[in-house]
Amino acid sequence: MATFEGCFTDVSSLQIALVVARFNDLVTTKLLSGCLDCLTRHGVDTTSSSSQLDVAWVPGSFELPLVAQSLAASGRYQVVVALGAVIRGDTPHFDVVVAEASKGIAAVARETGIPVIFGVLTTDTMQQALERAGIKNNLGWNYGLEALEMGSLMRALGRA
Ligand code: INI
Repeated sequence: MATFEGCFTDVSSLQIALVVARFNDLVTTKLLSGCLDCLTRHGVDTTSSSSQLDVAWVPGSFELPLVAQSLAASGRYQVVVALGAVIRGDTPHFDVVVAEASKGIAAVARETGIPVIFGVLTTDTMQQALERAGIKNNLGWNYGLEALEMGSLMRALGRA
């Protein structure tokens, strides 16, 4: 029996792309800093000239799938993380934005074979979003961990 698992200790060969929505940037910049904190503390080089990480910004969560697809299809990255925050109180088209972001991101992963971490908070209020972006817990950190796990798992499966 073969068992395949991701790991968090040998991350030196991973190249990671983040795509971040500017809409609700009070929240998304906190998700980004939590994600970067996780990645750097696990040994990912985010600063030197041979940095393992690139960041792309998009206007809102609706645009995340298109740019995630471009990054995933570039062949330069083993994993992509998409960060956004969609808050129901702010928009009657909450459901449209969430559906496009979630289905689009899932489709990119399946079509390119590159894992795309779904780091989009969907909440009723700004307070709930901020609680998940640092006041209580920063889910950006979890998204970073999931990126390491999925990137290294795909490598273990011989797909990256
Ligand atoms: N984009 C978000 O990321 N979060 C939101 O809460 C949001 N609201 O409230 O509308 C939002 N809208 C912008 C959307 O993602 C697109 O950027 C825009 O429609 C242009 O295509």
